[in-house]
Amino acid sequence: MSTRVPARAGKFITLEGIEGAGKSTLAQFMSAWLGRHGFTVRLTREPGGTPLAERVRQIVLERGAEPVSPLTETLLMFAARALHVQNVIRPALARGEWVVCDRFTDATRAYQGSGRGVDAALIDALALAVHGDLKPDCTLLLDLPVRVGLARARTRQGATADRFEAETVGFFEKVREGYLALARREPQRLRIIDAAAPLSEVEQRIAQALGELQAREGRA
Ligand code: Z5A
Repeated sequence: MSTRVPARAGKFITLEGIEGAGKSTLAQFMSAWLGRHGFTVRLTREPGGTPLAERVRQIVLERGAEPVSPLTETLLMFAARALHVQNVIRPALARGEWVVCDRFTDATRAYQGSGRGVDAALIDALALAVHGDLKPDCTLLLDLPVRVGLARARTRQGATADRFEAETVGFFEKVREGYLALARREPQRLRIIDAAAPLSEVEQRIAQALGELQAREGRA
């Protein structure tokens, strides 16, 4: 598979955070904000975003009898991502659209890497094979205490929790710390947003981040 990034005018924005951080809610807000500012937006998510990748999502989230090792989980995330990058993300960027994606490879680094102990070098190698030098232009990390996120998520969950929703507080603490470590490593790309704040304040901070990205683009 070619890993060359085509010339593109679109922007690739990702949302990350632990469970219940508000990504889905804020992805909708971002899509509406960008639409009002004249951009064509492609709102999508991982794992998933294409018909086949959504089927992989079902496999990876379902709590079945057959064990799924951390390595298998990682490979499934990247299998779904390969479909998504090739069939949705790259074509949309090439058309000049702004892609807003609910989770991307940072989620694999945080969940499978920091949460499950999968080797970071292996994740980097898979990322390079699957999406080459394609990286989000901006990643909004919705950060909040684990107990707040889990309490929010539980008000919305159905009767059955998926494989991640069934995880312990300790697991999500590792995931949160993994995300914060990524933000320390790449402060230009990952912007931490206090997601424990009231929704209207979080929206304001996100609008500010989008405005800055738009202004930066205007100067480029
Ligand atoms: N996963 C992985 O392990 N590796 C990978 O590479 C990838 C994913 C890509 C599914 O992801 C699982 O896949 C995920 C990680 C793993 N599992 N976990 N955890 P997902 O993104 O589809 O699922 P999720 O994290 O479970 O998303 P979520 O629970 O839907 O959370 P959310 O989208 O961040 O939250 P929300 O639904 O927008 O908001 C939750 C509730 O809080 C809702 O009632 C909102 O109205 C409310 N809310 C939101 N913001 C606020 C504020 N600011 N104040 C008060 N209430 C709020």
